[in-house]
This record gives sequence, C-alpha cells and structure tokens, in this order.
Amino acid sequence: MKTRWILKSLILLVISFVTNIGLRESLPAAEHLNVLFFLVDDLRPELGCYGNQHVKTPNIDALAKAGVRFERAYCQFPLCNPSRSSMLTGRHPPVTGVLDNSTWFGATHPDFVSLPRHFKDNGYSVLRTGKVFHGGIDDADAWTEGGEKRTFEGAISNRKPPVNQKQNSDRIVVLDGDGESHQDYKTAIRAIDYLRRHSDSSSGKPFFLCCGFTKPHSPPTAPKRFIDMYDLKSVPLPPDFQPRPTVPEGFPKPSLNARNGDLFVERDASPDEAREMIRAYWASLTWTDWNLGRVMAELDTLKLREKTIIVFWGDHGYHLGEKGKWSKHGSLWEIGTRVPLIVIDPKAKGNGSSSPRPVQSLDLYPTLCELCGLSTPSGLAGHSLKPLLANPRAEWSHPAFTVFGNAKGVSGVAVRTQRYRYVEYDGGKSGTMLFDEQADPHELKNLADNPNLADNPNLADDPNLADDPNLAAIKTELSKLAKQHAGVR
Ligand SMILES: [Ca+2]
Repeated sequence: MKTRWILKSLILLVISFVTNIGLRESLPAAEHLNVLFFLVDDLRPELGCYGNQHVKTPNIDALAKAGVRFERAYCQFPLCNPSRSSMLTGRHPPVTGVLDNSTWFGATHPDFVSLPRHFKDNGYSVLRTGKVFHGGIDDADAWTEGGEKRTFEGAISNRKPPVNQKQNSDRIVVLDGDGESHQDYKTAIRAIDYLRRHSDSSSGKPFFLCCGFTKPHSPPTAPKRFIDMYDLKSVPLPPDFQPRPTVPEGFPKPSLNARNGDLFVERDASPDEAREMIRAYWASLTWTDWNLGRVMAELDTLKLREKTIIVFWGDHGYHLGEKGKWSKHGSLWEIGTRVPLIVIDPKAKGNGSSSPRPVQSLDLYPTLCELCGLSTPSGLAGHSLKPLLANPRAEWSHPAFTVFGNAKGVSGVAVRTQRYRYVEYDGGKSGTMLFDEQADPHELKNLADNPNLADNPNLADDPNLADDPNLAAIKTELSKLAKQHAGVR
C-alpha cells in the first residue's frame, strides 16, 4: 500500500514538473498573468476615447476606461512590416534591418527572440489569430498554435504585388450580414475558441493570445449597417485638405510622397469623395470595434479579466486627406506616426486615466515581460511602461523616435518629445521640420527655418528636454538626438 502511495506521489511530481518545466521564472505558475494583445492594422487614434466626437467605438472606449490610455504613443516606422518587426523584436528598425514590407528579420538575426517566442520559451500557450507579423512573414515557430509557414525562404520575399492592387485597395467594400465571410470576423471566432480552450489556469500554462484585425486597412470594409451609422454630410475634412499630396510652402520636399500608396492612387480626391472615404474608414473601424467586443465579451464570460493583461495597439498612423495624403507610406508627420495604445494591467493604480508621456511601440516588449514576471532578453531598446501604469504622469525622460527609409538605408528621422516634433531628412541636407505641437496640432507652421528662432524664448516645460533658453537651442538639442538615432545599428 505504501509502495503504491510513493509511486503515485512520484508520478504526480513528474507530471507537475513536466507541466511547469517551461515556466523558468521564480513565480508560481498561477501568478503569471495571461496576455490578450489586440493589434489593429492602419488604425490611427480616430476613436471616441481619443476625443473624436464622430466615431462610434464603444468597446475600445471601454478598454480605455479600464486601463491606461497613452495620449502620445508613436510607431517606429510608418509602414506595416517595419513597425511590427520593431515592436515584436523590441528593437529599432535600423537594428532589425527591416525597412520594407518584404524582409524577414530572423534570416539576418536568428539570435533575436521575438515577443511571442519569448513567452513560448517561458512556458506560455502562445496563440495567434489574424495579422500579427506582416502577411506571409510570420515568425512561424514562435507560436504553440496558429503559426503559418512563411511564403518564401531566406531574408527577402520575392512576391510581386498583384497587378490590380491599386484598384483593389482604392474602393469601399460593403459586406453582407455581420461580415461573416470576412477574415476579421473569423479572426474573432478563433480568438473566442482559444479563450474557451485555454481558460483553465489549473493546467499551469497561462496564455499569450495575439488577435490581429486587418481593418481599417484599405480597402475600407464593413457591413452596410456600420456605414449607415454615419451621415455623410457630417463628415468634416481636415483643415489642410488638398486633392493631391501637396508639400506646403516652407516645408522639405521629402516630407510628402507625391504618390499615395493605398487610396486615391495617382488621382485627385474631390471633397465629396474624400468625405465618403473617411466615412468608410469610420465604418470599417467601428466594425473592428464590434469584432473586438465579441472577444472581450467572451473574456468576461469566462471571468478572466483579473488574470489577464490587455493591450490595444495600432501599427502606425494614417492620413485621411491631411496635406492631400492618404494612408501612411513615408509620413513622419504626427498624423503618420501616432498610434492608439491602451494597456490594462488589472492591478495598476493608474487605470482609468491617460498618460501624456511620449512612448513607443517597442516599449511593449519589456512592459509585458515585467508585468508577467518574465526576464527581459538583452538587447531590447524600449523601456517598461510599468511606472506610467502606476502613475501616468510619472517622470519619463525618453523621447520617441520614428524613422523612414528603404533597403538602402534610413532617409528620415523624427524625434517626438512631450511638446515638440522635429524631423530631419538625410541628416538635415534635404530639409528639417520643427513643430510646437501644443500651439500647432495640425502642423501648419514649420518653425525649423525661422531665422529669428533664437528670439523665441522657451516657454515650454518639456520633461524630455534640457532647460533650453530658446527655440534655436531646442532645435539644436533635437537635431543632436536625431543624428544619434540615425547612427543606431
Ligand atoms: Ca499597417
């Protein structure tokens, strides 16, 4: 009898060891929180919780009420693959080497452990549904479920864009019913299935679930009832609207690409067409909000809120006709680089408020490691946001950096402090931009080339800058930061 009891105890011990072997950290398994990470494609902070009075986003607004909303969050590159590769490896784009939509970071840097891979290595069930890495360039081995084989071998995709991409992107898609036929509807279904199957924490394996919606990326897409929510006549145009991308007088030529990437490609946008496209973008993001709401309802049904960190993130900014530009390609303006970011740590003291500090997408990797009690891999460039989750106005000395370029290298660097945005093209040789975002939120006035800059006293209390005596000194300090960042490798 005693032998049988010892044998049973030994078997239980072995089962327990095998179950928890992946959780290498010191915390017991039950104390590791789950992660539910929403990634939304091409969503600028066009949301109720970011002050937009027109759009209907009740489910995302509810996330903002429950967590900390970051008022000034910035992507590292205004394009899908470089932005996502940066956030998911915790490194700046010049370090990942991903500066286009064709490059796979892992071929050149097999030593970089991606965010989902790190959670997998630490014993989490790591689950993917929808777009997380860029399409066809998945870190396939990072997931315990949902990984997809990359569509090419080596570092660079040889896939050519379809010949009719321009026409496909530049249109409005109306779905039947609730949109059941669309990928994003199915992405939510799969997330709900994952939650049901992985909700039992007694298994000793918490989950890290990434749920990536492809809308409102072009073509704007929604069931009809979401389009009908908006009255076309009430859609405002931006104050700097133009029919085509137009570099304003006094601004550097590289600040706007003459050719739009996704919408109104090589054609004018009339004011009426622009209103219709903005309405379609709103409908598309309201449908995304609805899909997100379905996943959140399941999380609540399963009573997982208290055990789950929730992140809501957009991959880069987006123009809707500002300065005649549509979509994101190459924009280092505020509207091209600012992203929505909400983090809910169920225990955080700052929940329900917003943080004015400039933060970056690549801060998420170290943040999630710290909140979940995992070690942080070496080589990450970001800073954990945990102090700002506790106190959204805590001291924060880090500015945000965004770059643009291509396979040949970086051509533009933007630095964002709490108050200022500064941009240098080709190290300043192709022009510079300086904005006081508090005085000029639409970026209509380029201060950089003002010969009387030294006459303007620095009245701002910007926690990211030294106590510079005037705007000329601020420009000098920001230029130094931009040049340092251009040299990051
Ligand atoms: Ca995108």
